Amino acid sequence: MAAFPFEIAATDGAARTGVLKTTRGDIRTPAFMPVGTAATVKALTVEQVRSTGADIILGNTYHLMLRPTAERVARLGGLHKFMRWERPILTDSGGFQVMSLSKIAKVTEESVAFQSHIDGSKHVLTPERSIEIQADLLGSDIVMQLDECVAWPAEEGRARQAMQLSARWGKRSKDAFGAREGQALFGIQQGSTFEHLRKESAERLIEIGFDGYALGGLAVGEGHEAMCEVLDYAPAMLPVDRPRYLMGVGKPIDLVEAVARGVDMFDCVLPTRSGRHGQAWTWEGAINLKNARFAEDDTPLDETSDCPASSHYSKAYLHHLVKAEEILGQVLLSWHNIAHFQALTAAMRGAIAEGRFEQFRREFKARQRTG
Ligand code: PRF
Repeated sequence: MAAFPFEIAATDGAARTGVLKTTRGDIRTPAFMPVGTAATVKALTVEQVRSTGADIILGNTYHLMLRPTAERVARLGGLHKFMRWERPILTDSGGFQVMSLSKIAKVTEESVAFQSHIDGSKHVLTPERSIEIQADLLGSDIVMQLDECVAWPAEEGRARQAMQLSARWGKRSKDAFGAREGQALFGIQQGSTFEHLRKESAERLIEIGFDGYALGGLAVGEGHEAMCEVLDYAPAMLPVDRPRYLMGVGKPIDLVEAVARGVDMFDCVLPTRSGRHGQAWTWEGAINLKNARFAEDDTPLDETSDCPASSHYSKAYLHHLVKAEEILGQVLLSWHNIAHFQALTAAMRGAIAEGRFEQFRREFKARQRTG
């Protein structure tokens, strides 16, 4: 029995919409998870995050184990209580962040050893320690296995090695996780852009048996077209009755194309990070509020949105805040962008439920002028 029921309400082609029912609340899919790396979705209060319709946020083992430490979060009652987010939290396992952020990382069969990007201190993550941090100390609802993600392009031998190590770490993660009530464990498919490696990865994960399955190792430099080619076959290798999660993706167009191919969940720093840099994502594409053409544009970013950041403030005002480097500019653009990504997943859920996803996809692409 899987930890959480996943009820698929409707399908349209390969696209699906449904609900993942966790003890801390329902996650409507397709779902976008705002990234709350350091126990905060940057620049936003949890009330603002929830106001956008987000059902779940993501937290990071790597950052929290270094600061304020997983033990301290545990002593303070767990990550939900610490950051005042009572709904579901998915935590990433740490391996990917070690590779992208730490100064030096050494991967062996046993573990990944690394030096903190904050103070250079030495740390070790094993599959078992990652589970302990996520499940026992942070109190995550959806726990990710430790994996190894290779950069792109990767030689086949290197991609196979990382995929097979990830599969062995998947087994160790499952053994350490055991059988728990109210918490789920997801496996992570690797294999770079090699179809037969993706297949071997999927088979090994299914043999172990997880509550959900992630597609890792994508959006690592291969580009939109190459990612779509992998998504043409990889999601279908994973169990049809469990959630499929595409890690670290992406732009709105990536989400639409991945949902068309059977993906249910996403996370990405893009809406918050680009918001802090003056960028807004809209139904017409991405715009940069620094641009002088917005200096006297009295229209809001999205007058149809319920989000105050999207509908109550003019582009001229946002342009001014960004130019003046006012902190409110970062807050409002992060809030708007998260609201836009939630509106996008809500629109996809509605289109799939009504059997008009292909029409939605066509119209979405026609409307986007950029990005
Ligand atoms: N593995 C893990 N986290 C991730 C990735 C991965 O491959 C990616 C790849 N886009 C983002 N985050 N554990």
